[in-house]
Amino acid sequence: MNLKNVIVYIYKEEIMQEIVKWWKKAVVYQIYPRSFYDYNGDGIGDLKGITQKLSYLKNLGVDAIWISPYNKSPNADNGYDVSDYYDIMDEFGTLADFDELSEKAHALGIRLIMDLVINHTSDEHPWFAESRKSKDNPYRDYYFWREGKDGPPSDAINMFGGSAWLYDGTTDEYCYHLFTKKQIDLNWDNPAVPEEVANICKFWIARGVDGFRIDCANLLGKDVSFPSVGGGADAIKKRDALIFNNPKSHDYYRYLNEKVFSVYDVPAFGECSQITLDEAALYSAPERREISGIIQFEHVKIDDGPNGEKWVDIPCDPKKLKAAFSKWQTGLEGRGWNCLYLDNHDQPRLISRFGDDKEYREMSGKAFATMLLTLKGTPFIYQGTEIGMTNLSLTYDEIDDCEVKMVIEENERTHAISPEALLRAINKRGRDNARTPMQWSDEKNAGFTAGETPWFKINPNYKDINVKESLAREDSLFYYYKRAIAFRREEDVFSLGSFREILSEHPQAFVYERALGKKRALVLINLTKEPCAATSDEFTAYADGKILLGNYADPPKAAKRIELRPFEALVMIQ
Ligand code: TEU
Ligand code: CA
Repeated sequence: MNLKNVIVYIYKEEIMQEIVKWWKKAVVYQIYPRSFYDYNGDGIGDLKGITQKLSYLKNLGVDAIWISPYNKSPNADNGYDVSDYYDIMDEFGTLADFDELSEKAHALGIRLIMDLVINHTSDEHPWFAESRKSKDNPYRDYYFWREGKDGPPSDAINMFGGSAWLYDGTTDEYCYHLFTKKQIDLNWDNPAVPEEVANICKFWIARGVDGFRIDCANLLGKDVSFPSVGGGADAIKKRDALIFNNPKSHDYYRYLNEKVFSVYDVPAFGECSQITLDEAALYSAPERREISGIIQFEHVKIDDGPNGEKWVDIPCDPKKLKAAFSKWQTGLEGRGWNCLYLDNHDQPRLISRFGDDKEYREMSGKAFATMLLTLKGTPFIYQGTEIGMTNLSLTYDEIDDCEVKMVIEENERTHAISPEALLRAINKRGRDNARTPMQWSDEKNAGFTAGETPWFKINPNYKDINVKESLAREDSLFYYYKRAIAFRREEDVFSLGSFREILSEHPQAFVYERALGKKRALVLINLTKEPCAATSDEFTAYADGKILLGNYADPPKAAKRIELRPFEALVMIQ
């Protein structure tokens, strides 16, 4: 290269860096702080615990961590009920602990993503304390207050079942809440609310936050007539059609983008249940200047009932799983951005749900790791998934999750299903599955806390499934994740290339090609424990290619017909 070429090269690289934002190539690790690592031995995970484990995350190779809420909170929903956005939850530590975490994470090249819970606040937030005092309080319109004649103002229902209206005797009016009655919905039509949130964002950016995950992102805009859901079998469907994707949310994001996201060049990933492709494109198209990426829900609803019921026992059909991902991969191509996940703090463990948590626990874990890290979008790995943690069975007494508790209460009132059937469904779909403490070792309390009593039950399988064991074994799921993260970083075709499904009608195998310029990669994943074969003329183009990753020691060669063993995954590059 002569000098001129060198200069042109450096210049082009810089432009590329500018065009391709860091978060398009990043792999994110989600931390649920309460259950990650307890530093001070009180049984509850904390910020110092995260700092302590940064080198573990560095070893795994992730670029950023999304930390579930750490703001001050009375914990009606483990932090998703904020009472002070400018401070840290007592159990998690202090602002000084946060600064230390921020400094040490950045020193290791790990960025921080904050969970922004802005659809509602805790009822213990000072704004709400003021709001409820009188009808003419300056904070009254931070929330939605309505009169009710003989009972609630409407039959609107909350997300967990039951009325969305909470009566407050002080002013003899009802306020609106979509989650628990300790989480009261904010009124985003009041210009003071977006302003407050912009200030909160700036405060945390100044303390080192590099991006946001927006909780309930497509719920902020409300139809303030709070229309009727009718109370029939389709009430949930009606509710969802009414509350999600109100177009007003776009205005709020344009405001936050103008005041914060584009000023500081930070991404915002929106949690968007029940979102359509077109809506998702509107939110995440860069030229619309709203948010950066969409956390959609289609694939985590494939085991719902026909009316959107969650508490049912329906197996996951691999064809539906493939179809959901395919749809979002092709649907947002060139017009928006996907976030990728298979589990998180609201979902059961992916191995138990989509894979097999018995004979093929690690094998199926590797199959889904392959999928997560070879699709287009920003992948999110949930804590413990990299070591293959699984669901567990709780008794009624052991349940912690506020969602499930509300569902049980509702069922006691309606007797819709038997307590036994409900418990089975809870153990299958419940959020507690994901919230048991991280299994660090086979020692007491899985090495999560040095104290006597962890805040929540530890999965009894921790003696076999833990970080220490994973790190000590070369063929473990942990090292598979590590390799997959590393090659995703090296080969832009995985983060930036286009997606094309091959054999979309195949009942078991998910097969796709990624392409970027001349570079092509082929991915084959058997999503089931039954062997199968995938046949296509297209595979022969990879005969001279390289196998980047495979979860069996002796991966098959590229040929027209490829036999796949249970949960076998294969990544080839031309
Ligand atoms: O979740 C919002 C949401 O719509 C769902 O993920 C919901 O928790 C689940 O479908 C219930 O069936 C966010 C948070 O991720 C969740 O943990 C909070 O409970 C909720 O908001 C309220 O803040
Ligand atoms: Ca602690």
